Amino acid sequence: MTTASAAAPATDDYRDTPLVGIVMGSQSDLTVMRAAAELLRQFGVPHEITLVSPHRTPYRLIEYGETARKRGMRVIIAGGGGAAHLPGMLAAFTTLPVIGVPINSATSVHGLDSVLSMLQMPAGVPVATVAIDGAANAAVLATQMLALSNARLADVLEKYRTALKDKVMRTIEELRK
Ligand code: RP5
Repeated sequence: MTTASAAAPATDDYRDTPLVGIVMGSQSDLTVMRAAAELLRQFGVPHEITLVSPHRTPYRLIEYGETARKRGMRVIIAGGGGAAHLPGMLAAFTTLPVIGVPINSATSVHGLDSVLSMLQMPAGVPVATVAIDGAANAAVLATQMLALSNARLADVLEKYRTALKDKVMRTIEELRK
């Protein structure tokens, strides 16, 4: 039987469950990926942050991808360095949007390998890829997706953009002095 609490909410504002899942392949990715969590916290977006290693915990990856939508998530932000299979493989197990964050791990090409692995997804299974170590932009992009159906978040993003603009304007004023 469907109860009122189990019914889909009219807007995302009533939800406490994570709307964004931030995952990464290793503890060594945390320093970069924490920036996404911090921005989502500032924006008031319910999120979770955890490790899902495609190579060391492959069955956890499958479970995460297969259950994310059922758990109420709307977007996944996935960070990976080196052999960065996490975003692409998660995208294979869910139809939620997956935003990939290439991590500048200790390889000779400084994260370019990870960028390419995220960009070169096969037709039909995209990963929206941000810049190397671009976790903050991944959080902004995820919030923009949520704001399509959430007026509060649309307002939060407007204020965020205004703050960015104000910072530029302050510097312009200072340079004039
Ligand atoms: C990837 O391998 C991780 O995303 C990480 O960026 C990289 C190195 O992992 P560690 O060896 O530091 O655990 O799976």
